[in-house]
Amino acid sequence: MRLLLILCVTGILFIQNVVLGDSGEEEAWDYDPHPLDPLSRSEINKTSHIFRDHMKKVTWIFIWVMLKEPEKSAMLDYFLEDRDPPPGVIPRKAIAVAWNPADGSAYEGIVDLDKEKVDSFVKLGTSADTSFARDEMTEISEMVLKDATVLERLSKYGDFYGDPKNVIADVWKYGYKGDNYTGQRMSQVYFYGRNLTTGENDNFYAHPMGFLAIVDTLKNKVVAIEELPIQDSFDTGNRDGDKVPDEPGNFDPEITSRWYRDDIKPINIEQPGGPSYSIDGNKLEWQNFKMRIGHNGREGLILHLISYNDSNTVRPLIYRASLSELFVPYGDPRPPYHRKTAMDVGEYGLGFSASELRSPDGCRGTTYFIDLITNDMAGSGQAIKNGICVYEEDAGILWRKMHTITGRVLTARSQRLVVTFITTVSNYDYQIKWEFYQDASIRLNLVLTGIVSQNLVGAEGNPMGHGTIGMPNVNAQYHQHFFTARLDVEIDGNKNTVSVVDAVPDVEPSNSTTNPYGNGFTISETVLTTPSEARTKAEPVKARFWRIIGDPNKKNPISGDPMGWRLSPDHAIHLMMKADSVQHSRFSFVDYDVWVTPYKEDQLYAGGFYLNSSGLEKWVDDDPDVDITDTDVVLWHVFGVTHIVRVEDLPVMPVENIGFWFKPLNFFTENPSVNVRPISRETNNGRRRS
Ligand SMILES: *[C@@H]1O[C@H](CO)[C@@H](O)[C@H](O)[C@H]1NC(C)=O
Ligand SMILES: *[C@@H]1O[C@H](CO)[C@@H](O)[C@H](O)[C@H]1NC(C)=O
Ligand SMILES: *[C@@H]1O[C@H](CO)[C@@H](O)[C@H](O)[C@H]1NC(C)=O
Ligand SMILES: *[C@@H]1O[C@H](CO)[C@@H](O)[C@H](O)[C@H]1NC(C)=O
Ligand SMILES: *[C@@H]1O[C@H](CO)[C@@H](O)[C@H](O)[C@H]1NC(C)=O
Ligand SMILES: *[C@@H]1O[C@H](CO)[C@@H](O)[C@H](O)[C@H]1NC(C)=O
Ligand SMILES: [Cu+2]
Repeated sequence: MRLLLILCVTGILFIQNVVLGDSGEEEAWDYDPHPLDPLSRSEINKTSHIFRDHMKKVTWIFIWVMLKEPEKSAMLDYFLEDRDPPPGVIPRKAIAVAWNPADGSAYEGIVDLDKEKVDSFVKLGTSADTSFARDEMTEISEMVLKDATVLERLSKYGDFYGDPKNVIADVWKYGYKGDNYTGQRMSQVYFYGRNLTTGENDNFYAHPMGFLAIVDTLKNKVVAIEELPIQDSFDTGNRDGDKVPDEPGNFDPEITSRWYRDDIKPINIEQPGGPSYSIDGNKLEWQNFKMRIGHNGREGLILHLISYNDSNTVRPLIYRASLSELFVPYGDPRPPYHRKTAMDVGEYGLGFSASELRSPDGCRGTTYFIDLITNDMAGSGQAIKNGICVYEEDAGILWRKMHTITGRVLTARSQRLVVTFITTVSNYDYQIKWEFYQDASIRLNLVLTGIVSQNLVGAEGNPMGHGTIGMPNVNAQYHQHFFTARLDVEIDGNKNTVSVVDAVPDVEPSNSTTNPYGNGFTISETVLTTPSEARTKAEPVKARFWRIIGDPNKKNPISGDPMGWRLSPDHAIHLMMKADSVQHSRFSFVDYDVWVTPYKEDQLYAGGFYLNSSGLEKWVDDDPDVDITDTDVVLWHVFGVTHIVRVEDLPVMPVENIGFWFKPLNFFTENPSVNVRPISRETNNGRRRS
């Protein structure tokens, strides 16, 4: 339902966790969709119908059916002028990618939903790689547990774990392109025991098994069984200690006899005046920010058209923001663990893996829920009910000052707006939180939790120092999580210039006339003029940040600086995999912490739309020296966690919070939150005591 929320929603909504919005049962948008609105469920159905009609008699496995976003050139002026295009002027299109099991190829169709016809239809061949279809992993896991070779291998675990009803198959993409299965669509399946006597919610990750099944995904057929190395070596022949670890790793109150703390009192959230945000369709406004909420099966949440109302001038900031890829390589060198390289956006789909949100997930206070709409394997539109939520929370002090002399204290409280979803990619749960603040700061906050990936340790014990034994006979391998945010910036307009700024000591020596006491330091700024130059790395010891400016001639009236915005990385990490690894080229987008590319249609995913080394590195190599100053640019920021697992990360991992800031830099003429009325009080702590 389209819901226009008026700012002061009266005082009736006092209770906690007020739920606003119910996009629930709609079959189509019941209004003219904005060109950037995601496909509705019926538009997804319509797209796959037109796709199927184009090439009949195929049992298609639909991977993606998503909005094909309008060309930016058609949308840009509307954004820059802060108005919506009139209905119907921008064609509504969809992109569908589906596999044909009969010829072993994927096909890509662009469908014009207004004209109800296919614009283009391409057979992709074997170089293209796609995600699992939604529900495909379920299908594979059911199949493998009926497969005779798997059952035979399982029988080595005796009556209990030899029985497939006590076994869970954990399906991964094959993850490596260079061996026997090159060119085929393959999966690797790990196995875990689930003790049904304990309960169906038994934490199976605590009971890893010692083998793997290789599955031809298109044929949905097991093609090989591989033994996993379980000793302190590469040897897979020595099966000494190949039994399922039985230590229960449970943390679910229903199935553990754990003692739970009894000294925790509730903290409630009240918003007696209602929320300060308003939502109209997918358009969200909050405290001078405006944006549009989008979503799809691949990225999950997408934000479009973020702008800031600066004393009645609406200044554009970002055309599109999303998490473009999430890459998780594992560091155990023993084959087949080299294949544990997950691309959670491109291979699993953050939207596909999203789940319904409720107040304990953070959607507290007056919350607006949005259904996250994706397609399924059959190409039908499916809604993850309440998969996205919008809420506000107290964020501590916004600014404070005690008057040094009088002792009067002024404290302004910070509120932030959060637009979020949570995705469960097998063992991990990730919360993706876009946060907006009253000082115009934007933060992407990633919350990592869930269960670390665990593997069996046999009789010899420690598996070569590439993991942490978290429970008896259970190892949690070291691994990394690389998040790649894509920010299609539009700082004060379409033409932007990006530079790297470092804090540096003055070059002049101590005792020189210009630095007599040696204390001078300043900034050193390097304009990034080409995409090859713009591949850059974080330098925390230099307080490095990236400056994005609009029109270089439009100067801040106070400081004379160009007006801009700043990307401050907090969590840059470096890839541990060697650059000359044969696997490396698929993941080369994590080789730098920041990339700047000239805007090009369809360059949305850091690893390439088809994860075949046709992403960032290739785009830059194709045109390394093109001028990227004073032009339409896209920033990519890679950040993450190098996860040296702790015993404290088991059985379930307490959250790890990481992210980055995107803040105004000489964009305003003063602190834009100075007009948040502070709470004042007198104290006798000033110097003038009486
Ligand atoms: C989409 O198609 C599926 C399968 O035909 C059907 O069950 C579902 O109701 C359709 N949804 C909409 C919104 O039309
Ligand atoms: C990746 O796949 C796409 C689609 O099939 C193809 O056009 C492109 O050439 C491939 N790139 C590489 C490097 O194989
Ligand atoms: C590839 O297949 C050959 C022949 O079946 C086999 O000996 C070899 O171990 C396989 N290699 C890998 C990496 O699976
Ligand atoms: C399964 O769980 C039951 C009940 O918790 C326990 O008694 C039994 O030992 C467990 N079985 C195995 C194989 O760990
Ligand atoms: C900008 O904000 C001001 C003050 O809140 C408001 O009066 C005005 O309508 C807003 N302008 C636009 C274009 O949104
Ligand atoms: C700077 O001058 C002072 C006083 O002449 C002297 O003691 C000191 O060693 C000089 N330092 C350097 C780095 O030359
Ligand atoms: Cu981790």
